[in-house]
Amino acid sequence: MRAQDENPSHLRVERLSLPDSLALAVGGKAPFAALGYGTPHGVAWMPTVNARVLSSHGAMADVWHVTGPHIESGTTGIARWRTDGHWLLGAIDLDEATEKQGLAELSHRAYRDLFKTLDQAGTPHLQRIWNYLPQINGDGGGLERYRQFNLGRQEAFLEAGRAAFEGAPAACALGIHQGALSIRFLAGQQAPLPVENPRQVSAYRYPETYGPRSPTFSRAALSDIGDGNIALFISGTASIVGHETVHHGDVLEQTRETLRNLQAVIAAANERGTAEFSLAELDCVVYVRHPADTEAVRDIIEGTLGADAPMARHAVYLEADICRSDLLVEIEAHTVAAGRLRA
Ligand code: 3EB
Repeated sequence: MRAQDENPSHLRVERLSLPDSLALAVGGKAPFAALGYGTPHGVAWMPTVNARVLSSHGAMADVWHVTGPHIESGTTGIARWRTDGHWLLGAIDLDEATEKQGLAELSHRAYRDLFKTLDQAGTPHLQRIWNYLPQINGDGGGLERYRQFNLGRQEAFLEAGRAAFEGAPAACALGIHQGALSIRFLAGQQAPLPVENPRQVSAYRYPETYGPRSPTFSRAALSDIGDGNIALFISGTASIVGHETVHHGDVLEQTRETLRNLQAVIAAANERGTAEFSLAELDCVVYVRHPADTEAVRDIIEGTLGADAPMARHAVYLEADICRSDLLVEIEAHTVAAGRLRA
């Protein structure tokens, strides 16, 4: 069920609906976005992620009803979580100001507790991760903070015996101006099917010029969510071809390139099963580095897809830094379609 939310101070956009399960939502009280848990009684917001809502104009709020009877919640180390036994949603918020460790160590710790959570809850497989890092492009003592994060993240994956290369989960990593290191995650009982983008070098194979340890994510993931439906989670997607940023300083061309990349990921996903995903149907979040670029980015999206395309109409625009300082825009998305995955 969809209902237009006219009130920007209550922007709430569902990120995912899983039958008889939990909802993960982004939105919340303007001017900040939140990722939240859906419960049978509505959405109990988790601590907000400090990304400013740039535009709620036209954004849709999905009204989501959860019917799962056995919801359990708890804390494992620094990870808070909630599960219905099939799916698990988790959150980690680490305030670096009160921690003695650097970002690489903190990221390592965060992911260690994340994996401990999954093991204990019986939902071992990560489907999708959202990472929000304060000052992502800042210098962390000789190494950019995003690169430090990559160090700790990959280390934790390897230590936990998790796929850090082929088979890594879908993810995004955005920069926030202030606040805690915030990680949100969705896990389930079955491993999703990873999808790569033939136009791009897999991020886990980026050369060392982008940091001593590569980012740990697949371009997309396909999950069978039951009831004959497949969810497609598309990782943060930007103006990268091969492994290089293209269209330096040109937000219009970067947006066009990003849409081409999304198109390519969707085509690759459609090869993996019978579900037919399309760009125009995606639910997406558009992260814009410079708030003044918002309307230009929107013009490209509307011009490419048509202003009436669900993706264009439902898009939520958030202010965020992108993990490479030369990237001006990034889009992440999900959608659900009927179908089966190929064995
Ligand atoms: C890129 O394609 C852009 O580090 O988890 C996109 C999605 C990006 C996820 C991550 C980073 C991440 O490399 C940046």
